[in-house]
Amino acid sequence: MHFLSLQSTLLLLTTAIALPCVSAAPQAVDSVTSDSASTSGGLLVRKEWRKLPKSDRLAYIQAIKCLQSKPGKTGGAYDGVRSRYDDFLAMHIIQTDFVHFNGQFLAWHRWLLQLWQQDLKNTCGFKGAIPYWDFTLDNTQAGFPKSPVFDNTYGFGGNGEFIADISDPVLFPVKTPTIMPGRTGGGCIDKGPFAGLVGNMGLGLNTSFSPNCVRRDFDPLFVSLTISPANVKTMWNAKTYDEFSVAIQGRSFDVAGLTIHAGLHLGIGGQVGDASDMYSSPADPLFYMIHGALDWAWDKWQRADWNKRKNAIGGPDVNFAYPFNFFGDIPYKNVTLDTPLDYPFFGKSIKIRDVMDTAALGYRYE
Ligand SMILES: [Cu+2]
Repeated sequence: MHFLSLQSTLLLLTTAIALPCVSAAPQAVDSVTSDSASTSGGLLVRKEWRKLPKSDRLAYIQAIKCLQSKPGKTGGAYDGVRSRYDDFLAMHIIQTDFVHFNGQFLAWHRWLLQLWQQDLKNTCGFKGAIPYWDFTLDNTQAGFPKSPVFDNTYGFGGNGEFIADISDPVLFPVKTPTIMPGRTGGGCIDKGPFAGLVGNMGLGLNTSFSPNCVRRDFDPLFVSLTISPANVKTMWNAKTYDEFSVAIQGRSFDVAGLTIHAGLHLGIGGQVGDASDMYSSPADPLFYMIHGALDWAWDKWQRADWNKRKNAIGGPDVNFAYPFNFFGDIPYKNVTLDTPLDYPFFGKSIKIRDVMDTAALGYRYE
C-alpha cells in the first residue's frame, strides 16, 4: 500500500462527482452452478484454501490464468489494459482513492469479488466458488511463508528472491512508506504458476502501459506483529461496525498501528512488491485471496450477531477521514446503506445495502 498524497484523492474526487450514479439492486450471481460440490442450499460455498480439493485449487488458478489470456472488455478506456484480468486491475487503480480507509472499504471489495467470481465463470467457464484464506492459520513468523496458499504447485507460488539493495529507482519505482521491519524478498515471482507474471499498469496511480514484473517481498515478522493474536481478538470482539472496520484497516501507518488488511498486503508485498501498492495490488493474483480473507472475516463477524450486524455500517465517506485521521482532520459525512459504490465499465453503481448479506448475493462461507 502506498499511502500517497491527498492531492490525488481530491483530484479524483472531482472526477467521480461527474460520473453518473445509477443505482440498481444487483442480481445474485452464480447462485446455481452445475458443480454440486461447491453449492449448498442454492448458495455457492466459498471454502478455505487448504480445505479445497487439490483439483479445485488448480481449477481456480487455471481460471485466473485464463482471464489473463483473454482480451479486455473496457474498450480502450485504459491505455495499459492487455487482458480481461487487467480490466479489474485498471478499475481498482481508478477507484482506489474512494474505497480505502473509509466506510465503503469492505462493501466495495465484497462486490468486486462478486464481479470477479462472475467473470471467472462467464469468461473462463470457472465452475464453483472462489476460495478464501483464513489468515489466522498463517499469522506466525515461521508459519507465514509456509502457507499452502504460496505452494508452487497447488498455490500461487511464494516469495521473490532476496534483493538487499532496492535503491534503483527504475527497478523499484515505488516503495511503501511504512518501514518494513523484516523484508525477505523483493525479486520477481520466479516459481509456481505465476512465474514471470507481468503487471501491465502501476505501480501507483497509473493506468498507462507500464509493464513490470510482479514482485514479492515477504515480511513474516511484519505479519506476526500486525496479524497478532491480540489484533485478531480485537477484530472478532468488535462491538460496532466502526470498531470492526478500524480493527481490519488499522489506526496509523507505522507498524504498531497497522493491522489485518495491511498485514496481508504488506506481509506479501513488503517494501517493493506489487501487493503493497494501494493502487495496483491486483497485479498480483494474491490480491483476491487477501480480499477473500477480509470478506470472510466481515461475514463471520456479521453472523456472530446477525440481527444487530446485518445492517451495521459506518465510517467516513472520504478516504482517511475520521477515525482514519492519518493525515489530520478532513471533512466527511458518515456512509449509510444508501451510499453508492461505483465500478466503472463493470455495470451500474450499486448501494452499500445491496451487499450487506452474502446469502442474498448467492454465497456463504464454510
Ligand atoms: Cu483495494
